[in-house]
Amino acid sequence: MTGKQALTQSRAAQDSPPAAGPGVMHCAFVHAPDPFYANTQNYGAQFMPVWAYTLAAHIPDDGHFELSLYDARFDAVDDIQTADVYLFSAVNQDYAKLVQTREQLARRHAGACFIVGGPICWSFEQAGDLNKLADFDHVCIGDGEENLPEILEALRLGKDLQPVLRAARRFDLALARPMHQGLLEAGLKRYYGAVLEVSRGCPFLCEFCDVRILPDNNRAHNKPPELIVAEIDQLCRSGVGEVLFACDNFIGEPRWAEAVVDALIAWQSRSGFRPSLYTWLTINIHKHDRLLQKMRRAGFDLLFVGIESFSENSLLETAKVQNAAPEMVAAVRTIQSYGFIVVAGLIFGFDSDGEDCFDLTLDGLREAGLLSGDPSLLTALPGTPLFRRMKLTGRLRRVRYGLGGFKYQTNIKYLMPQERMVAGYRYFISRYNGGRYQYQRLRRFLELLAHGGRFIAIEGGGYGNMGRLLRLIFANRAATRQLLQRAWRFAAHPSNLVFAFRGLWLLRRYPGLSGRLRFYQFWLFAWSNAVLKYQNLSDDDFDLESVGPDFDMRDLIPPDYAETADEAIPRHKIAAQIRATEKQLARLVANARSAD
Ligand code: B12
Ligand code: SF4
Repeated sequence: MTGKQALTQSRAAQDSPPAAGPGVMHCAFVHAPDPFYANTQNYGAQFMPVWAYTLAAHIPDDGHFELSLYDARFDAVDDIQTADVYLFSAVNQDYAKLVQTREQLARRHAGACFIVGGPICWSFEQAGDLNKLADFDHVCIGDGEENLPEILEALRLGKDLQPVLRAARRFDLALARPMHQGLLEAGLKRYYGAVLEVSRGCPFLCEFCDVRILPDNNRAHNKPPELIVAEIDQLCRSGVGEVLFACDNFIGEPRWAEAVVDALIAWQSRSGFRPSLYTWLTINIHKHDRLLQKMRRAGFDLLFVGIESFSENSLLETAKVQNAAPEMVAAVRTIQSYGFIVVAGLIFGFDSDGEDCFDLTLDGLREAGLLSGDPSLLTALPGTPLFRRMKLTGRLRRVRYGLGGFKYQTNIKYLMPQERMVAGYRYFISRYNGGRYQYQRLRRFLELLAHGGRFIAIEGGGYGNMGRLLRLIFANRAATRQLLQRAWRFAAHPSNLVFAFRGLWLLRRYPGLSGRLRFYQFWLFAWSNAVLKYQNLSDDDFDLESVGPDFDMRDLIPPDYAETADEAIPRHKIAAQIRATEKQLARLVANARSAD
């Protein structure tokens, strides 16, 4: 079977012929993410299109639909076969590629129907930009498990459909089905491990986050643990060793999280499989000692935690109260002491960020012994309270979706002057990339594991499997070129080599620490990623703007900030976030007044 044929799974061919009536409809899923991101930001690893496998599993298996999947990161668009319906999905930054791929296909398959769904649709609607997707015949907003089968059936029967189609409600994940096996297995080897969705939603209220504003998403929606185990079992039988548990917050409901982990441990002892797991969760996990222990035993290795800032004021401003406790560094250290590598999400650009935010972050990362942590700049996602606040105070910038050719571009005007923001960021990077600084982080991490008294070794190979990553890199010319570039840029500073060697030498001090070489590899990988990405950073890489010198600080808090909040979450929760944000911003206003 050729690769192309392998990716086409004809249900019609597997099953009995369709009943009398309209013929078989060929539906092609087309995954076309932003190539800049795909080629440069994943360092050779590509992640699978979960949306397509998820939705395909809900399309009736009645012989009326023939399914295929194309991934523009691997398949040439010209090779995409004729279909009746082309189904797309995207995140905002994929916009240009999405539109371009649709146009290419529409030129060749004029009579076909083009449908798009996914986060971009919800987000563009929030921004009032849905017209940008007007070339698609149908735009689907919300979860597609219930919607898509109805849409396809209506199209098959020749019924008329509205251009914009909204899901009536959030899909009940208790009714989730395993991802479509045929499509999944045909393409699995192209991707780094597997991505398995386990839950949706998060109960927290961060001002900048669009997870909380999706309808009915400010609480956890969880897949049944037994389904998760069944899916992971299938993935392991297909040769997968690394699984990314996709969710907004794995401990949105800690009792469910523990039930999942218990089920995984029981399954592992039955099956003998030992996959390594990566997931997203909030820092309050540090209070759950038993869960942390069990998660290590179940193979959790990397945990992404939105640290966001080491400035307490900035955390209060964004109402990330779970992080704002004074012992944030201690909380991260507690989590890591079990052996987890915490991948830290970091943000610069909060109104409360003073010029010391760059040093605070460098100190915080080092004190906490964090091995990774890639900062980004605050952006207002459409629909979020931050977006509303920026709009109400005239601080929104009109920028294109995507990065517009810049490494950094944001859609809000910062309080910190633009040139100081850029200079501060570049200063951060130059210190961050330094060998001595990186070495200190590794040393603190290893000390913590060796002497923290909580370390639990995992039995799998670790989520960051270098062998597997290298195989994917060498199968891809752009990724191979990037690897060579990485080595070149890293070695261009001999002190990097010296500290890389000192890091290796350091391992001798921890002979009993299981997985120490893996930790070293991860550290080197994360450090060299930063070198690759930022070594040649210049002012031209930034498209940022700040408020002018005549900005009146009293305008920081729009008078109608509270009354224009219209999220469908309990009023007291909205009020709690607004209180936290306004209180902190009022402090900034008072400080500015006393400085005048
Ligand atoms: C796992 C994940 C990643 C992983 C892997 C991605 C992958 N390809 O598997 C990694 C770490 C690589 C990643 C990277 C990024 N991610 Co991400 N990621 C996620 C996460 C947590 C899960 C995605 C997922 O697989 N969900 C499960 C599937 C089933 O859900 P879904 O895709 O939304 O599909 C459902 C509906 O949207 C709808 N639907 C989707 N497509 C279609 C199509 C049709 C026709 C229909 C009818 C319905 C439909 O039905 C589906 C089933 O209900 C989501 C948050 C979340 N909880 O979803 C963020 C999320 C998708 N990521 C996001 C972002 C911003 C990014 C990055 C840009 C981050 C960065 N700054 O670098 C990059 C870009 C990635 C890229 N271009 O591929 C945002 C996108 C926001 C937006 N509107 O643009 C999200 C929504 C998080 C958030 N709320 O901010 N991400
Ligand atoms: S904790 Fe994370 S997912 Fe939850 S609201 Fe805050 S940023 Fe969003």
